Amino acid sequence: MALTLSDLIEQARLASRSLVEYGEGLINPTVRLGITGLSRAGKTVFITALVHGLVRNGRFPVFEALSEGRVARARLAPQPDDAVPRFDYESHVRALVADRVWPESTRQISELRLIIEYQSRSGAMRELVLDMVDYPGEWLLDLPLLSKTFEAWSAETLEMSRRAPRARLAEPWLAHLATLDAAGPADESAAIEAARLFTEYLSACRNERYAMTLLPPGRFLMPGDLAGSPALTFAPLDLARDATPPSGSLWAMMRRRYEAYKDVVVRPFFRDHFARLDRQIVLIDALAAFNAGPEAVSDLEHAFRSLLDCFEIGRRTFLSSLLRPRADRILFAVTKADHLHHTNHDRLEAILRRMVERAIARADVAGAAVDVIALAAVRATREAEVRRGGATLPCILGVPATGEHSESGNRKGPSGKMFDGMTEVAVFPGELPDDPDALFAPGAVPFRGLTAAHPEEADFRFVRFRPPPIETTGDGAPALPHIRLDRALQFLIGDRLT
Ligand SMILES: Nc1nc2c(ncn2[C@@H]2O[C@H](COP(=O)(O)OP(=O)(O)OP(=O)(O)O)[C@@H](O)[C@H]2O)c(=O)[nH]1
Ligand SMILES: [Mg+2]
Repeated sequence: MALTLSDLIEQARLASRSLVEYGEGLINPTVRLGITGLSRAGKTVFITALVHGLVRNGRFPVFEALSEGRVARARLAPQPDDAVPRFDYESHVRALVADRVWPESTRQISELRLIIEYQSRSGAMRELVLDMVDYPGEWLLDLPLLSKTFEAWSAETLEMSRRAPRARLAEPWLAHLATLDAAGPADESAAIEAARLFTEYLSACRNERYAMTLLPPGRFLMPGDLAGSPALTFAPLDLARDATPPSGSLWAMMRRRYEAYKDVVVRPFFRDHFARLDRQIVLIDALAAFNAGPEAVSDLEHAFRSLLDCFEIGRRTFLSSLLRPRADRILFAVTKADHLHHTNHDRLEAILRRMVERAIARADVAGAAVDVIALAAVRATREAEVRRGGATLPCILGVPATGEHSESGNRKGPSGKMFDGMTEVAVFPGELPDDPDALFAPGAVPFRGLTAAHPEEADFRFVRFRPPPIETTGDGAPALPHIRLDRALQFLIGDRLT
């Protein structure tokens, strides 16, 4: 694609900042860790648990620097960007540890800097600066818009809205769309009504039961401080692709606002946070998609494939770090693995590997180290074998959050019950298929999610458990239980602490 003047200016801006940061990195070795994930993927919990574990010397046997006793201490430090709010680590820890509730959905961007003081293998004392950014997951889906025209985005969005299970949810918006004349005069009240109905459609798709992930523009669902502004008052139109809008038309107005949205919202977000990452962890709530059904799984796969296209991933050379920053390590992680018995964790990783292979086959990740993992940043469950009807079932034990209910529990689990947030229960969460291909075979219905089947027949369901009580490590320090968080850390920064 030909570069426009604004693309060239953008690239020059990135290159000059990259040069400054390269110089700073020589003095204070820094890792900018990208915690990427759609809404509810587990970003806020991951950052909180990771920092808690490092600051409090958590139980991280696979994280070598810590298990070899070379980490002197980890401490929070003032963050680099004055204009970005600080990640409210203390409140999130309080919620998780003292109140045993999960943090609320993130509404704005925030940043946190951690400094790890460690002894290198040669014995010298060193410091590694770890910068992390948290943001509402909805915003992530905007990145693919950068390379899309209004017309292409409209066509794609419409096409998707006409397919099941979205079609039913899109009816009110599509009925209104059919009354609009794109080439007719710009009409502000029509634009407001279209944006309202379109936003309602996006919210309905996000409903847990469907767990659809491809829902840009992200600010329509999480507007931050932009609610009601013209940059957010547009919607797709039914158009002939690549034609030019008549001046003064509704089409011209919608197109201008779409471009404004990209300029004011998406491009700065990308430039300030994604175009400068050294390492990436991509958190994926695959279990929610399994829970919702095959359409949600394919939607999820599609979403992170288009995201990968937006990131700069690949081997870092002297020149490339000067010109364009590139992430040279990327870890794909299925979160909330504590909702499955450990006998299923390997299967979960195999399914993820299968999804990732298909995604990276297209993206340019040459030279980058890529791995997959099934983890739980905070482990909310324990495991138990439960005997039922002569059979032994591998179950998980946990305290379901208040208001969770099991009325749609699978046939082997408890059913028809509202949980009070205090009582521990044993749940048989179902078994993932042994062969990952079984989930992806064309035309096959390899598992029955909640949308596809009568709830009684769904193979998988996952209740939301309360965060666990705190444990203590050998030296009496409080530690949050986790699954493979240490392996993730070792992959992401272990080599920078040798
Ligand atoms: N059991 C368990 N649940 C988790 C874990 N991590 C996240 N969750 C659940 O997932 C929900 C979302 O986690 P968050 O960390 O808030 O997700 P997020 O990616 O920050 O979401 P947004 O802020 O909406 O973008 C939590 O409220 C928990 O219910 C985990 O390690 N174990
Ligand atoms: Mg969050």
